[in-house]
Amino acid sequence: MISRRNLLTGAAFVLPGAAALLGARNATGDTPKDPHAGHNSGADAPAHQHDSATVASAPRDATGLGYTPVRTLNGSTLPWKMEGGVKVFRLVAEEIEHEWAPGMTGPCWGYNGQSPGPTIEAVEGDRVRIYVTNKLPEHTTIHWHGVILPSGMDGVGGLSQPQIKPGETYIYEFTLKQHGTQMYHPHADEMVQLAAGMMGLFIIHPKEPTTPPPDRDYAFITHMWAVHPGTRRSDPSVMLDFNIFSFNSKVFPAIETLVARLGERVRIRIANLSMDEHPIHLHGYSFKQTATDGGPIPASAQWPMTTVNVPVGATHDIAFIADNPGDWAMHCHKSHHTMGPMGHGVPNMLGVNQKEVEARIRKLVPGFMAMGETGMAEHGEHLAMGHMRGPENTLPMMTGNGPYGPVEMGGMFTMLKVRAEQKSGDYADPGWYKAPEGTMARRVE
Ligand SMILES: [Cu+2]
Repeated sequence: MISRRNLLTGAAFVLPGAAALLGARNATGDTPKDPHAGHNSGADAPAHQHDSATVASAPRDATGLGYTPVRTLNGSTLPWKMEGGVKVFRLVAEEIEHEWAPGMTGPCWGYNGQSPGPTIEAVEGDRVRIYVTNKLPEHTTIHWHGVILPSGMDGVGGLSQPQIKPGETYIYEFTLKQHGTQMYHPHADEMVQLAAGMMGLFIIHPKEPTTPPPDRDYAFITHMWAVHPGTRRSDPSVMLDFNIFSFNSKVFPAIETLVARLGERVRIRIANLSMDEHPIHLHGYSFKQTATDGGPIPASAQWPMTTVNVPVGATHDIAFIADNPGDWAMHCHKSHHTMGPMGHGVPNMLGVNQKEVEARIRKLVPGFMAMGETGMAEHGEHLAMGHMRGPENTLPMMTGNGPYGPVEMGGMFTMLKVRAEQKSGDYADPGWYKAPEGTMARRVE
């Protein structure tokens, strides 16, 4: 397995200008032995994990790249090297050991040791060459989703090229004629390979930006998995009834927190390769959708919103000024998509008196606890605190602790933390927000 560390330190590939930055991020914020863990964050993550995870995507003038590098939540950018004016990238399709969140791991398929694969970043006008090596047990291809390119480079197995057999390496090479948020994924045995986690972001920065560049440029892909309770491998045959809902293949509380300094320009690129649409809602802000994967939306055609619905097979970019300090939830608004596996398929006991049956079952199953009579919150709390465990390798229905108790979320949930004192280019989690006197809900007697 090729980890990001190997790629970065193995001397084969150097990312000009940003190598030192990425290296620093790798050496500090991440766990080097676990490349897919990325820079973990979330409500349960201890603050010390973030102390020095500071320099991944410094402001554009500090990188020498001419653009603000994308911050792929829990992920990384694919290093490249220049060969005769061509940006050369390498992707290895392979099985990986993935952790959705602490307490749940399993074999997935991804690229370069990660799911999603590392983000490809380039600039409009670049000539790119991408070597794709197949280390999977079956054939694959890569389709460059939304990229305008010659038909023979489109990566549809059988249609635009022969399949890449196990052990083979193919070269894709084309010139980038557009800018925007695109994706990559297999176009071979798609049902299996997408379900197993094979996807990535392909982000093309504009050659000559016509709008002010963002100070923070975040990106993630939404996905859904069916890992049946007690099992470890995503079931590709499931079409509707998923139980794991992820941003960049991570679930709350393992999804990295987004941070911004008060007043910064923030862009969030949201991609969707799952089997359902995701209405992504950000608290505390009105934002605008500035682009689709088809290109930028003219300012006259953008309207304000608080939820952006991202359809399957598409990307939507949103942008706003981070002018409202605080800890703000950001999540899919389908409430089943902010839950863990243990909440699915349980009988509806709301309003059902279970006292008698609970006592009877306890004689057979000591410690049995009837569930759902007054709602699930109580049990979510127990689960969050580890009092009640599901089957092995199975996350609770709701989890995560905030400063005031259990957050009762899971799946597609993370936070945007906006602080006046956050340093520009610093992605460290600033801890919990302290609401100024008189600005917090309170109990009345
Ligand atoms: Cu959703």
